[in-house]
Amino acid sequence: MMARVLVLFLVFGLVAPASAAMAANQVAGARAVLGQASPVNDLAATASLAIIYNGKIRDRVAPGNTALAPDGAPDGTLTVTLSASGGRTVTALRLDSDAPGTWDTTSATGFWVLGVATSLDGPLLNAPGTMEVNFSVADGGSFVLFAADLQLSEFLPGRTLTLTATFSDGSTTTAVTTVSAPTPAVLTLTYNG
Ligand SMILES: [Ca+2]
Ligand SMILES: [Ca+2]
Repeated sequence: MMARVLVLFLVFGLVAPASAAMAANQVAGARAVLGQASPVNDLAATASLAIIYNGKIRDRVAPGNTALAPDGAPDGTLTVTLSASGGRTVTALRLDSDAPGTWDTTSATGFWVLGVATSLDGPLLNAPGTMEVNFSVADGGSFVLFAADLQLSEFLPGRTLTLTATFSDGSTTTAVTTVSAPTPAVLTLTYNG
C-alpha cells in the first residue's frame, strides 16, 4: 500500500509540472488567436476618407505639372478628412474628374499638380520639383487640396471627383464627391415703418 502511494506521488510529482506548462501554453495560444481576431485590430487596419468640394475659393496653383504658384485664377478647393485609428502618413494623392481631368502629386506624370496643405492658407506640402507629399494626418484630421481649372470646365455642378490616397504602408483608399451648385445668395427685406 505504501509503495502504491509512493508511486502515485512520484507520478503526480513528475506529471503535474508538465501539465501546468501545457495548460499555460494553451492559454497563451488562445490569447494570441483572440488577439489576431479582435475588433480593435481590424479597426486599426481600416482607413477611410471623406472629401467635400468647397468651391473655387483659393488660388494656390496654376495649370501645369509643377506649377506650385498662384496664377490669378481660382482653383477647385477640396477638404479631405481621415478616419483611421492611429492616423496615417499620406505619401501620394491623385484626383480624377469624370470629365477629362487628373491632378496628382508627382512630376513623373504629365498630370497637373494637385496642391496639398493642412489648411486653406497653410503652406503647400508638395516638394518643389517633384511635387511629392509625405505628411501625417491624425485620426479625424483633415487637409486641403487645390486643383487648377481648365477653361472653367472642371468644377461645374454635377462633376464627380474621385480622390485616391496612398499611405506609407502601401495601401490606398478612395473617396468621391460631387460638385454642387453654389448656394444662391438670399436677401431679406423688412419694412420697419
Ligand atoms: Ca490658380
Ligand atoms: Ca503630375
